[in-house]
Amino acid sequence: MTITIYQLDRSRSERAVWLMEELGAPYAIEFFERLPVTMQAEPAYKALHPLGSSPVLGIDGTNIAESGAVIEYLATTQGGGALALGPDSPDYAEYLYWFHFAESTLMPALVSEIMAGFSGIAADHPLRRHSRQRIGQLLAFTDARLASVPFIAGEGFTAADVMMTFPFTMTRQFVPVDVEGHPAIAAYVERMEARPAYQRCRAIVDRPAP
Ligand SMILES: N[C@@H](CCC(=O)N[C@@H](CS)C(=O)NCC(=O)O)C(=O)O
Repeated sequence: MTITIYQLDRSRSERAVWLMEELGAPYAIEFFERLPVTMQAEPAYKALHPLGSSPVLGIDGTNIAESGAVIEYLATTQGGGALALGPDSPDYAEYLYWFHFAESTLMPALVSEIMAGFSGIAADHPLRRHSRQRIGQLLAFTDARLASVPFIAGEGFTAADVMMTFPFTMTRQFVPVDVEGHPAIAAYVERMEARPAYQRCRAIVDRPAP
């Protein structure tokens, strides 16, 4: 099986790189840029999938998108499934919950704030006040979880951590995320960033602009 990660600069596809580095599984990688001003993916990236957003994963010539699908696919088929929990694990329900919370609830809340800012909607507009309140609620909820467990699913590092770290790292280049005001999230992010595979991932994806 040939796995190709189509890595769009400063985007969710870095999760796939991190996961593969954690697993020590082989993969090919191709790099793509964002356009200036709009920050949209360059046309060659848009051509990889009808929806044209990152991540896109190539599997023997078939391209799939959507972070949850990409990370679940890699977690279950690569590295002997070492970072995917199954129904036999006591942490399975929490694993599923936090794995999906990342892109179904937390990222949409952060992205709506990014889009409101890009669109020039005033910071004190009621929609933006509501949006910041919602983000605060989600961060407090995540912080409470991380105050009681070392990893988001429970006792061990899993693909759910790969899903849940991105909102507190790269996303902060686009929208303020109050990591410092949430001590358990801050400590978690430090632990994740200290992982050798995460550092290898950063060295791969943080390339100087051409
Ligand atoms: N829920 C989708 C969101 C995908 C998404 O919005 N990706 C952003 C990058 S992180 C993107 O591709 N932006 C550039 C563009 O749309 O051209 C997923 O997780 O795959």
